[in-house]
Amino acid sequence: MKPMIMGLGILVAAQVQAQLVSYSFTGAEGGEASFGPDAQPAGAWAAPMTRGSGLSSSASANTFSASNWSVGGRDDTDYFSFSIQPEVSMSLSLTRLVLDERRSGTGIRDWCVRSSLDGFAADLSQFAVPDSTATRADQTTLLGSSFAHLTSDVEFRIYGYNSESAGGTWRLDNVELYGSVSPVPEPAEYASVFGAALVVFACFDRVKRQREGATRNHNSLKESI
Ligand SMILES: [Ca+2]
Repeated sequence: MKPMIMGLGILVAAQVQAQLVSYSFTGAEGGEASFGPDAQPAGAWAAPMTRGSGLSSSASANTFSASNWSVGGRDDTDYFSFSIQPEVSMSLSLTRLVLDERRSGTGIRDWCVRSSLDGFAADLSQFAVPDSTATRADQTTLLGSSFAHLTSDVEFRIYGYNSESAGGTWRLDNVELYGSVSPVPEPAEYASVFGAALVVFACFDRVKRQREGATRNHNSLKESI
């Protein structure tokens, strides 16, 4: 039983949700083609932040910024993007994406988040942006059960649209992804847990048969008296 109890302990520890990766763009000029995360998470690899082909880079210190956002509805090529990939034999469970954002006076008025899990088909979240140049902090997208136990990479795209002008800008800061990374059980580990269960079952079965045998012997003894 001891290995099974230890296995349970590991399972419980893996459920603790933590910040996996953050992009604070410290030292960025703002218009770089790509900019990496602050650090790599244990057991996974996070790609640098990039822009879709429909955008132009824009300077804005210590953030990641762009202009040329769609002045109409969402455009498939107007997005910020990053991805995260579990290492071999590891599994990712993602719970939420949190970010700060700010527009210029003629920047976007709406944004949304999509992911590669459904080929960027559906919004995971939608945000309307007021006609303000203030920073909105900790804008949160909750990630549902389809983001649990991922064993391959997932890309997030953050689309801005309804810009007041093509020259208007929009920037991200402090992009944070929360969740956990845990080892995928090896077939050999399944086999050992299954094997341990078989041994326990065999022991119970043997005791049961011994008891039944004892009862039979007792009954036959009574009959013979
Ligand atoms: Ca920053």
